[in-house]
Amino acid sequence: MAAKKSTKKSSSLFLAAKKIIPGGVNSPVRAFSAVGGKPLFIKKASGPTITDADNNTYIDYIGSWGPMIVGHAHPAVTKALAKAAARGTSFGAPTELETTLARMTIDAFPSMDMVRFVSSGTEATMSALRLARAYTGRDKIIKFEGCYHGHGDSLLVKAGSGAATLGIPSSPGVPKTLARNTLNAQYNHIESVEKLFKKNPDSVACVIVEGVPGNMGVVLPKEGFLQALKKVCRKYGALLIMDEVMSGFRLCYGGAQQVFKIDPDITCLGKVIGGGMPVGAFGGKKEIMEQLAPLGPVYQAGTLSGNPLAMTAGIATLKILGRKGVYPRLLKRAKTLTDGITKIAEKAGVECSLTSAGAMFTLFFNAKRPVDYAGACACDLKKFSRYFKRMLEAGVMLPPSQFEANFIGLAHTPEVIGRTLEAVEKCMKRL
Ligand code: KE4
Repeated sequence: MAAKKSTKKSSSLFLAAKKIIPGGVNSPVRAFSAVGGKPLFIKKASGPTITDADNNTYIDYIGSWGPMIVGHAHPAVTKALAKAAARGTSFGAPTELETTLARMTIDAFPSMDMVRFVSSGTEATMSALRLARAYTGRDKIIKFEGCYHGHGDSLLVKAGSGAATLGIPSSPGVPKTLARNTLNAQYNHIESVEKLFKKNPDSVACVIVEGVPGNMGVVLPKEGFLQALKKVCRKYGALLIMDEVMSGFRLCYGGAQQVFKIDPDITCLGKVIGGGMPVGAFGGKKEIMEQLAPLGPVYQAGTLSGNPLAMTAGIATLKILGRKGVYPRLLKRAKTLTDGITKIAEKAGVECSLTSAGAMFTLFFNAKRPVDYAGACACDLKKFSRYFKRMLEAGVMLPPSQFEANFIGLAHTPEVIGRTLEAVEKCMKRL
């Protein structure tokens, strides 16, 4: 086993942070609550690696939870940002950059006629719900247990990601009057959706679904499930919102809707589209998007929406991803890694199952591959936490929760993947 790493500096930074930031973190999943121990404070990152305050460097599979698909501190991104910053950081007025990124986004997601930028995935899904409710004149929404769409009130009901990790899938503070309008179906069980529609006639505004769920760990849609979802929305007059905040530009340039040939009414984006800067987006058919102020009556706004630095980082990132051969290369590397992990686990006799979608994957400590939230919850969380800690000691930073996805980027070269698999080999022994 690698020598124990000193994390003294991180510990003292954590102590200081906890005094004035709740839990010492600005997003709960970073606190390492699910795996125990203290979070590492990061001081820099480059390509496939991050370095903590004690100068320990790790191969990084968190990738800032998805945005860093071209690698940390990519020169094309950082140089463009430096130039943009010298021209000013925010104007509160429209810029050409927003139209450029909007054009690139709509070219990548042809289901969208128009798009609006916001500053996070939460804002994107929250705004999409309001738009769907206004467009249909209905109040109820259907989501799926274990799916996470950010921390908007209506969506924090049986949510995944950090909510599932911390075991608070339905947060206090969400008014019962509001939570009542959020109906939860079981992912991959289309009959559970139909049942909710039948029980709530003419009152469901939309179904919101992750392109490929990554917030209960990565769970794949069963053959025909998404198509059936679109059909049942049409049948009952509801809109289909595809939340591609994580799957957008992650499965391929056009996200899950390109892979599964689905034409959602509204799509939500985030993460990759900002290249590490705060960007979210929601877009859809013209007749729906034109309901938005100042054109229509649905109010939605944001001081930093379309921020020039954020747009610059997004444009630079999508330019790299749009180059010929990028995804075949990225997906080939992802396959090398996931096939390698599967083989090592089999040889080591470790009960687990790996699910991957494009350049993201989850290693579930459950021999039966989860197809829904119940399956994800049946994982051996203690074994996951042992594996996480050993991998950290071996110099590989995994997402600190079984209910998350690992993200592979262009900077994870075959040499980096080889080193990762060596660590997996060591850490799987007598797990
Ligand atoms: P943000 O508000 O965190 O930018 O996006 C919310 C969101 C919406 N939709 C999907 C499918 C998402 O995965 C997310 C956010 N993902 C989590 C990771 N599973 C963000 C990490 C965190 O909460 O710190």
